[in-house]
Amino acid sequence: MSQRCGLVAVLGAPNAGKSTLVNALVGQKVAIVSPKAQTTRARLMGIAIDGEAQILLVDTPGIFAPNRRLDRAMVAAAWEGAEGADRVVLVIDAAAKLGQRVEAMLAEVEQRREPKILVLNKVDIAKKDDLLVLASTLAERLKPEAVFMISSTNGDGVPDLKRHLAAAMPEGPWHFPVDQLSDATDRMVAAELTREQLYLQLHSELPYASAVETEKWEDRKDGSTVIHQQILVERDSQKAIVLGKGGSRLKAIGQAAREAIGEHIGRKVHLFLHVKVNPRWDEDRGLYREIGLEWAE
Ligand SMILES: Nc1nc2c(ncn2[C@@H]2O[C@H](COP(=O)(O)OP(=O)(O)OP(=O)(O)O)[C@@H](O)[C@H]2O)c(=O)[nH]1
Ligand SMILES: [Mg+2]
Repeated sequence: MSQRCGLVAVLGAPNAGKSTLVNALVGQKVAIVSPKAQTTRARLMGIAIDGEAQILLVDTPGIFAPNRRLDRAMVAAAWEGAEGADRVVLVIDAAAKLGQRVEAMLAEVEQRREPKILVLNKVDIAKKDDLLVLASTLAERLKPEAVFMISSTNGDGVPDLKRHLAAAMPEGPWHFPVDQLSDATDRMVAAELTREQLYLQLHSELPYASAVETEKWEDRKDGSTVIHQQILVERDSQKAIVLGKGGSRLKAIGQAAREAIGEHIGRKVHLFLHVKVNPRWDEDRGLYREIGLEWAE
């Protein structure tokens, strides 16, 4: 049998479970996940393999009406990632009501010519009766080539979706070595893993006002790696939240991030976190480059 390889754009509203699905299809965690909307910022490609097929999955930030510069850059990255894909996978949170954000995204997706696959995610917590209505309503609008009902967290339905995607990939040589799981650099993943801890450990208004930047990365001869990262926030009050009492919160964030990064790169990690207040960090071009986004005017 000959090799297949193709591009799949994973689109959907914030919090629909796009990154969780990419991780499930890849079979390992390549993208960060949190219960908060707008977790994904960097455009990231997860690489899944099924038989002879290599499936390149572009995880995108949730799509919504852009306001801040960062939002505009994220939306641009999302649509760019979807362009020229062999398939568009549209992920819908089947446990949530169809709101304005989903509507805005559907209106955009309807215009696209790429063959679409409709994925109703979170069936483990969705009401069975609602599912069928939702599936038929959306199928009528989007005319997808297939509809899947899945749970990205417990894996139900994921192998069927993967097989379908594999069969849909065009014939051609693989683009990546067999053991490569994503296109992100270790530096980038490390910064994302720290940001994931900010999302998981702090309350809701902070994470979106924060970013993580790598200041220094040193692979030592003794097999360990020294990493300095800067956590950027917009206000002094936010810095206080990140630090916690006597620096306890920052310590807990650092500990969890260090473990996750160590596991990812397979080396012992010495992680140093610094918190910096910069009211306009989202106007810093260098940072956009670091998180894989293009500056959006
Ligand atoms: N119960 C359940 N929860 C899920 C499922 N898939 C994802 N989640 C949860 O939904 C939340 C959002 O998941 P993400 O993968 O970060 O969602 P996303 O679409 O990438 O979100 P953004 O990056 O913010 O656009 C997380 O808390 C996940 O654990 C699922 O199939 N079932
Ligand atoms: Mg995401």
